[in-house]
Amino acid sequence: VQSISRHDYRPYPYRITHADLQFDLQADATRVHTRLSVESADASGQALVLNGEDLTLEQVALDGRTLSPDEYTLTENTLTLAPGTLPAFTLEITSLCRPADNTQLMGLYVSGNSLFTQCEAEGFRRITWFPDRPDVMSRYRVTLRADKQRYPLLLSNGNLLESRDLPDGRHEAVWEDPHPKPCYLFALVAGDFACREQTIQTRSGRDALLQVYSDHGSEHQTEWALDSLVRSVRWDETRFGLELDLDRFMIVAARDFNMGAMENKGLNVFNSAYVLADPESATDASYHAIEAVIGHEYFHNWTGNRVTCRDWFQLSLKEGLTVFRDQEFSADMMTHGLPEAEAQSARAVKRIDDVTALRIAQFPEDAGPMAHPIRPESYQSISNFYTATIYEKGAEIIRMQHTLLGEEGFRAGMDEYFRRHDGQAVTCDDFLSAMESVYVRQNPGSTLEQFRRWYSQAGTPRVKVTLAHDAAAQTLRVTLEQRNPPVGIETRQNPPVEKLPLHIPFALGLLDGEGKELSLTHKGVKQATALLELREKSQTWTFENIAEQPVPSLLRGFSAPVIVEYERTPQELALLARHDTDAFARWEAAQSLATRVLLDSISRPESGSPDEQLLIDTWEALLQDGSLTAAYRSRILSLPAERELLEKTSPLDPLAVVEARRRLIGKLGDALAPFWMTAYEDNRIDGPYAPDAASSGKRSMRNLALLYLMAAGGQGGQELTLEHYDAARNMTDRMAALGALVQYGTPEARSERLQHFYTQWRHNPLVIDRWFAVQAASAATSLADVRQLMTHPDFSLRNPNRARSLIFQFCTNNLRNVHSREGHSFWAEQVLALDALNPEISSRLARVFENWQRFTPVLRDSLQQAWRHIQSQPALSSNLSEIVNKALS
Ligand code: B3K
Ligand code: ZN
Repeated sequence: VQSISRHDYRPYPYRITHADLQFDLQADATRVHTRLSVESADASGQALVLNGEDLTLEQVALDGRTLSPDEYTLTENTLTLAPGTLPAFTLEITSLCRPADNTQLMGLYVSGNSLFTQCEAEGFRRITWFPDRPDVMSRYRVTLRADKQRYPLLLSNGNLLESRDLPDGRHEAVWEDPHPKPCYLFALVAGDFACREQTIQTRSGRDALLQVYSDHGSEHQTEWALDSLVRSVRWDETRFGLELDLDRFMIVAARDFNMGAMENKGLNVFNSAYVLADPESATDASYHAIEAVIGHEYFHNWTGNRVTCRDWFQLSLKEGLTVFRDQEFSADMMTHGLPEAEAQSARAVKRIDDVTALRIAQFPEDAGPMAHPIRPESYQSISNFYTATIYEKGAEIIRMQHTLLGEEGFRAGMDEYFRRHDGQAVTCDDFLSAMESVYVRQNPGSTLEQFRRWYSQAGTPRVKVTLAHDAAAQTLRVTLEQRNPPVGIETRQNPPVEKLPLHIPFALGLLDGEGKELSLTHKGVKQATALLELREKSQTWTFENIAEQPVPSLLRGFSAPVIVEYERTPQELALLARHDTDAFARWEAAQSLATRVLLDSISRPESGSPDEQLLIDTWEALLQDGSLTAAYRSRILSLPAERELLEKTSPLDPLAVVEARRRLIGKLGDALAPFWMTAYEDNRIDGPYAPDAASSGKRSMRNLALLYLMAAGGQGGQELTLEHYDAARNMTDRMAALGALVQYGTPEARSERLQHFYTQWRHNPLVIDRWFAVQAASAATSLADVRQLMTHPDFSLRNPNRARSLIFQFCTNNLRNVHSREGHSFWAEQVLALDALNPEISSRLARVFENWQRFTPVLRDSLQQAWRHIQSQPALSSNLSEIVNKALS
């Protein structure tokens, strides 16, 4: 299989102005009649090449005349015609696809009793022959015909023009989308659903119908989704001045879905996990995720759909930007109506959660064999590039632009972007140029030329900080030095790649020895936080009126996606953890102190860490600091996640990480038991459930206290946890108790409550996903237990959510039990089983161990063997073979 290069982009030689699609929908075989209005774009008479996959071609006609097979060339994946110099013509194609056999869930497929489509990135070619690339934009008219009883609802993009009954119990619906779009945004849904709807008035006074469709029986679970959609519409109007451009906007929940959701124009299809919620069955985290994903897909309507990508190398153009937008949306929703101090804290909590996710998923990716810039240079399979780098690092790169331009400047840049490119398929560079047009006005003589390197350079930059205090002159010299070491394939390139310095906004604050914030005076300007713009390899700033050697607060707010290198004493960390005024940096200091203690205890398990008492004292101080909100306190008092810690060991030593972390949680639980008990009592909530920031924050703090008490190991912890489980009136509390029991409980308590949970929730698939997941991820669950769970009647590899809840959870999060020869070969076995069904999912599972070379020697050998076993199999999917080859190269 060959790889595609960004530089090979050529415009498509034809325009497809209109696409008229007629579907005779049936699960086993669906006939699609496609009528394309084609215009030559460059009069060059080049061949017209269409893509197709797993289709049966029945007929091709040009301007009404049926072509004989010698008038076109058909290969497995292309249909080529030579229309000569015709300036415009009509092309009609009839073909068959087979939804019921479509286990990949790309193209038209069956889920439950319904039919759904997923076209991004290259699924439309599995529906009909078409130039399946995002820069070909057409107006669609879609006629759906199907059995009325089986498929009473027939949905597609845009507006419903007409619907009528047909003979033989069939019916049809005709949809027309007024907005030209690339085919990856096409969608249809056919089935029987419940609908929750609301009509709203958009900012300019137009009526718009918002609808959420889901399986019958789940209508009580769609209220939050619809409300989130309304909030998304309002937010985009106020924050970005962007209005809904449709009369009707639909969301449909699917039980089988490869990703989170899909932003098809006017007809979003969602993984049901990101639609359905009620207090009894959904956690706070799922409420927040639903709001974020609904926002994300809705925001794509402008950033993605109105302005789309020229080619798939530009994926971050829409994804990075839209993630940034959904992060801001969530932050605004969380802080809405709160007093200033609490709002700031809530904003910091959101930032902490986003940065944690970036560090767990993106940093390792950026240091491994799949490392790629946010605008990749080449790929073999584009579905492998829906990565944390494109999404989350992409969002950080947008956020830095926001930091450099300011809120108003950024908004002006966005306005300019839409003024220039509405209705077009464009590049990342086009976006940056729009932002730059504002930046140069704000900073005469300066450009974003150097900032562009963020788009072409992979790897996490390192910024080394050096301070030089001059007591006599009362000045502080701060030197920042950046390194951009080679990553992934770059490490093997000869001559070595020369990486250029990036433009890095670095926010800095200073505290004195008592923890009081100092102001930074540079060239006469005085501020609490200085934004240093590092552009050179090394740069120095001098601050005046600094009487004593200060404690620096570095990379405040995580102002750039970099790793800071600065040697700190544990006492400095403790000081920052107690006093830093920047909530992010304060959390970071506490985390660093905990990390240090954990890494110490890994490197010398006998003696433990000399700083353990300091950590306990710091935790105690934080537990008693009345100025902290519960949500923030729960974040600052959590130990770094196993996977985050793992990244800090070298070689990677998963078992040591698990043991050290469990030991320290137990120790903190025990040493501070009375404080945890107080926190547990103080954060009790009476009254009805609401997922707002304050209440969910209280639940997180209370449940964290519970976990520490449970981990402390005494009899009391388990009793409290069992009571907590029984008294829970919402899924957040229920799951927290179950999770604590499954991790730390006695075998009897654990299996008794697991059984109870299963019996209570067996009819709710999303909750049963949690039941599988909580077991799979627990250190108390062995490989044999997982194999046993796979024989459970509710388990199926075909449903992506279920595969993720058991197999992915075990391989990704059960660090104690997956890392053995047997565990590794189990992983390889599941990768292969999934590959036969669904390559998008199998290659994701494969990626769990792409960093195999960094593990301890014994684990590395066994992982290598497992990788080789995968590689030696015949007929790997293109997705999987790309991953395997990169991992083993
Ligand atoms: N754009 C979709 C991703 C679809 C990827 C499928 N291989 C979801 C999103 O980012 O909004
Ligand atoms: Zn997206």
